[in-house]
Amino acid sequence: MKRSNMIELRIKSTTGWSEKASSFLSRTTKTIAYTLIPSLALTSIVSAESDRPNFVIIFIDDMGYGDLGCYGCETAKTPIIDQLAADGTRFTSFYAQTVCGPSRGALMTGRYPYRVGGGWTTNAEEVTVAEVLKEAGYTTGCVGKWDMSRRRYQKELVPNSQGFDFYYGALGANDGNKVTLYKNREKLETTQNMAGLSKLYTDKSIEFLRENKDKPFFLYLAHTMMHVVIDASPEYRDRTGNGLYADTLQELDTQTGRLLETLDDLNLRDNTVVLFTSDNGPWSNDHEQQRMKNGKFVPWTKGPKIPWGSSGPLRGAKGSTWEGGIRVPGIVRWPGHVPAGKTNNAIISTLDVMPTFAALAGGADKVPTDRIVDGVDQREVFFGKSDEGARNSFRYYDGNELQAIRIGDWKLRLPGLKNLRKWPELDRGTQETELYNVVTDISESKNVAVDQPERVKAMLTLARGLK
Ligand SMILES: [Ca+2]
Repeated sequence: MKRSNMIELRIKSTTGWSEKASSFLSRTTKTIAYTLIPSLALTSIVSAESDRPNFVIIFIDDMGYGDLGCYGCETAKTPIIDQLAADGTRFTSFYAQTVCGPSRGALMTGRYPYRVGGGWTTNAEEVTVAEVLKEAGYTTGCVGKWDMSRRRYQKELVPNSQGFDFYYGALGANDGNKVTLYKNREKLETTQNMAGLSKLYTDKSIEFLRENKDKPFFLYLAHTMMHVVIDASPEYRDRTGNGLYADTLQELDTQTGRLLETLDDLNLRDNTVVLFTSDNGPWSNDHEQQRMKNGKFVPWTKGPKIPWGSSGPLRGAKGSTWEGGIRVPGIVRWPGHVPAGKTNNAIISTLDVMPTFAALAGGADKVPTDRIVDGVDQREVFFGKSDEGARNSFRYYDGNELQAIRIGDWKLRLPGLKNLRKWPELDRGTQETELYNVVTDISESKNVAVDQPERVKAMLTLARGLK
């Protein structure tokens, strides 16, 4: 049987999910092969203590799959990030979550958001990647948008309580054209200067790098841009000729360059893993075809009336479980370890960051075992030793509702979904069971459910049995 015709679910066996699905499927289908491949033996590539890399995550807000030059964008200019991709591996099936807060929960804990609070918060007892790395001996810093403490100061949920030695940034989002900045637990000021945030966060990140250059560190830089209300500094505005979104993105690209140059200046380039990605797909909402000025929303006057990004060829946008809502740019650079100039279509997720970074840090034993961790160790795919990676499945949730599952090349969208948001401009699909090959039909344009009843049945059964 050709690989593409197999339903093969490969995920960490400790989740308790695989075994159950395996027996269920073997009872219910004879025509579709199912195999369970436990986690790959990776002991041969465990890093020696002296090889432990530093980690930098650059997490953009609301950047779409089609927003970077290296992902096909033609309006914004992103030469710095494109070069980062050229110097590392660019992933084309990289999954975050549908919206900001839950996406941060997934990244930080390695668990699907519904397990960790489900919304713009987390549970105090969750274990974050920062806690894991801190326990493994790393100094940890978080700069920028947190969005895991109900958008306000809650002592037990803020970064300094969740594994970070240092924090500077805004605990919430900037929907109201303002953010309140904190340094560690100290409230600083509220600012409406959205245009200045990318530089400000980069400045604070650079300070963190300079102060911690001599010890293993983990820096999590979560930008507020490109989340509305966006803005670019005066020297960037109108620079691209393609509107404010492109201008703001170009400024962000330049600031990313400053951060990467600092790694070079401090001689940290070769022993630092840089992960660049986004928390969800691009915003898309007609009533925000405008921007805030003097406290009021005013119509767009210059450039295209599109103050948000692009999901490129993908269907849907932020807030949906179509690919455009959840599949995002994902770039990893680690010179000499991660292949340069490579594109990889393996299924990989922000869920995988914790187990992968923990293993690279020699701290795999620090990943919690008293709860389900949905992420898997993806070192093999990072290192280019595998084109398939340690998972071939992904679940698409919105809130607590499982809306779709992907296994291999196939994505099954469940019928009768309830939790469909009013934004983006609603694409409800058929509301029946839908099946797409998201490799050959990346735009989810051809529902082939009626042609493949056995596959639909097996995947539906699997989806219904998930916990
Ligand atoms: Ca977001």
